[in-house]
Amino acid sequence: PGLRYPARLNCAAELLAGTDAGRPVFRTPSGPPWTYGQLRARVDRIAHVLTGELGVVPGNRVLLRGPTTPWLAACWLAVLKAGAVAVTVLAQQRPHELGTMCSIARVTHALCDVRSVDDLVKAEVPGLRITTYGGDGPGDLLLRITGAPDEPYEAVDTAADDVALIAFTSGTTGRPKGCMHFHRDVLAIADTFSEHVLRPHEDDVFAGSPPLGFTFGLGGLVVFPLRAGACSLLLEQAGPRQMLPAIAEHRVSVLFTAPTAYRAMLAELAESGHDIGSLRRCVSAGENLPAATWQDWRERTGLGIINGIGATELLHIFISAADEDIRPGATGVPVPGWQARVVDDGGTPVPDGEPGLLAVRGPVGCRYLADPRQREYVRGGWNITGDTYVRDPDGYFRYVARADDMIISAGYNIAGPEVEDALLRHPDVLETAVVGRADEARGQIAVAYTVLKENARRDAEALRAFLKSELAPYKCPREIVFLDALPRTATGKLQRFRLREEPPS
Ligand code: 3SK
Repeated sequence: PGLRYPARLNCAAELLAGTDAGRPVFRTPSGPPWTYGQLRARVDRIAHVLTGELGVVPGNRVLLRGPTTPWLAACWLAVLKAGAVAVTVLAQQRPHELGTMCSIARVTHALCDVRSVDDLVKAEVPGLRITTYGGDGPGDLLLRITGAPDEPYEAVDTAADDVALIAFTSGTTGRPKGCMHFHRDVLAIADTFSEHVLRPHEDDVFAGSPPLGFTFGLGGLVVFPLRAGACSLLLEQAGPRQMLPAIAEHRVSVLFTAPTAYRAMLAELAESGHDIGSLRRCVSAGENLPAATWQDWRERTGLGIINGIGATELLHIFISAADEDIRPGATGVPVPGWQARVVDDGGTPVPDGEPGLLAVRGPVGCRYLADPRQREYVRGGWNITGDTYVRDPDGYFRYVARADDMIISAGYNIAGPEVEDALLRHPDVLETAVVGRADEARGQIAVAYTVLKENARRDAEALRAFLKSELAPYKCPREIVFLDALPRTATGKLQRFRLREEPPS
């Protein structure tokens, strides 16, 4: 679709407009739901405090940090409505990381949940003005807003391509990169993936595990529900043990989470039998969704998971498929509004069926803040995501590996995720990551770091025998190492580099 936005646009004002004041917008496990009317009033009061007492002016960068709560979402909307730039970070990030991000983004103010403030204070960011919320001490934002004018706040007249937010990505290693996104980008992710693939309606209840400091969560739990006039259940604790009862109690209909969580929920469902019959849309992103996980979820729930690939650089999901368009094992096709192709190192498209680098372009593009890695990510107008993909002759895109995850062993190319898919078909395997380890004779060998389901026996020989029945022998890992858990980033992404460099014992 041709997305046409007016030249002047404030995305927070757009997201907050239109829905009846009495409709619910946010639920939490305890306490009454917030209505759209209450959200609008609270956002306006926060915006008055920001631009009044706190002296925020348009363009200032305001750090937002805290667990997933309606207040965090309200602060995010207020910052944008006031024409400032929301710098979203994760509640788990440590002082050193926070200091680096504040310095890259030149953050002047912070709105921080009182429970997450200690590490921010320890970061000792020069000149940073920190305001807490959620507490009851003097100076807390929630006390301040009770004294703020109870009048509508007129949204700052931002341009559609003024920067609205800066989201950080560390990838799975390296110095964080700040990705700048415009006001129109925020609406564009809702008007492409959400509108055309998810197709939500106003009676939907959204929920999910990604935090709001990860754009997967920001889109799925705030932007998409608000754009649809729907409701979002915001959970501070969103592991499988909390998610399943929450789905049952709040009749959640749209779920955003990662493959690992789908597998963990399946294991939990086998024990608990929660009623999750309210679900109608299940989205998976953040890492590759193995076909075995898709099948198991389908068998248990009757629902086909909507797989997707997204990136912080591109804000949200750009390849996906829903309903009868789903091909288990493939990611899908470019979301309407996006284009994708598979290219070689020089940017030339490779023939269908051959692996190459995924290149995409669409309404949102990568704009790193003062970072020379911009040149590697955007080449000839295409965003090179760092994933190896194959395009099938029917136009479906199939994930092969992260570009640097190919294992080359004795001259054979082994895609770690393919071996992982096979291992996951074994009933005892909960999670696995297959990486290359340097080897004098073969260049590299494949090693499968594997987490078993509860009470399963650590029997490497049995797993190897199973793999030999599933894969060509050269793809079978030379070693299977059992772990209690795989190393992951704060957003839940697997840290393969840690397995390659300093495998946990
Ligand atoms: O980084 C990702 O994997 C991702 C997935 C979906 C939406 C947004 C993001 C950042």
